Amino acid sequence: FYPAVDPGQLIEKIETYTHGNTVEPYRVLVLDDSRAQAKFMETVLKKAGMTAHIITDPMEIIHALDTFSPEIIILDMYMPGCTGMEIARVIRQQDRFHSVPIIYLSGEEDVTKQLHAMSLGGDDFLTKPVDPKHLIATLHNRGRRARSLLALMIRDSLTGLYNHTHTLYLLDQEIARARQKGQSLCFAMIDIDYFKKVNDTYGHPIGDRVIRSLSMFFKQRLRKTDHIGRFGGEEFAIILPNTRPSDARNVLNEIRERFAELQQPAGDREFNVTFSCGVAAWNNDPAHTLCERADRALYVSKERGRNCVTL
Ligand code: GH3
Ligand code: MG
Ligand code: MG
Ligand code: MG
Repeated sequence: FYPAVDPGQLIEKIETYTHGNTVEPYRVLVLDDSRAQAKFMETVLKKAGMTAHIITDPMEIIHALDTFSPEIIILDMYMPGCTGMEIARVIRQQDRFHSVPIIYLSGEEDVTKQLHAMSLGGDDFLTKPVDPKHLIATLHNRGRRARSLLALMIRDSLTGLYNHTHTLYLLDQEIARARQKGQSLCFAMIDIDYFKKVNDTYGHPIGDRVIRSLSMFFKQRLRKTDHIGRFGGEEFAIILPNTRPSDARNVLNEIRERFAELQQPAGDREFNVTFSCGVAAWNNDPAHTLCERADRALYVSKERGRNCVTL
């Protein structure tokens, strides 16, 4: 069995590996009912340094998507009980596989049928017997593009933090993991205090810089395993896996104090900015109620006069 990899971790890895000029192996899922073809594909992909997951039963597709998290999918067209096109539709129904490249690999030589298959959610059509070099080149191109697209899709462009959608996705993942491992999990919501006044007094670009300075603070102070998201304009959300509530509160209080001391430059002047925070400890509830509880705690912090953390 392959470990589940979430896109966020994947991107982190990609970013690390790209700096070292090596590429993390592409994760390729192959569905083909012919065992001989499946075996052949496995050999070719492994030789090319890719991570292959091969299934011969179309019914396994949902499980394979969940557990293997493929970056590229290769589908046979004709299988007992269903077609590759039907499988492509199932894959495309899931938001997170909306832009994963789907490549048909089939003996079908009728171009009309090939184009029809492509119109139903496929990106390429290769015919059997495929030249391994052609196959690998296609996978490399598709994989590279898919990764850069994914990197853009999950991040916020101002701060480089995870965006709202991806933060919620990670929260679901981390809740599942906490449940499975019997670990604790905390979720924090942060909102900058009187931010309208910052914009009104110093201008929008300076406001943007304040948002970036707080992002940097979070990146520097939190652990690699924590996930930091920009939830909205001047709002942030932080997922702290395997963290006790009091520890979460303490680390956020420490960040809060240091950030409040930071001198924000504006021309020849300087000013200070604070934030308020609400922390909620996961208690086996679903993601949306955990968010609601953190949001309520944040509201309490605002009511208490701001620049504080409420657990
Ligand atoms: P409070 O302490 O109650 O949070 O007061 P506040 O002024 O921060 O109130 P609120 O959260 O309602 O206002 C947020 C303001 O943040 C509104 C909007 O003009 C500004 N804002 C939202 N997104 C951005 C952004 O990307 N850049 C900048 N510079 N400002 C933004
Ligand atoms: Mg077949
Ligand atoms: Mg706000
Ligand atoms: Mg605010």
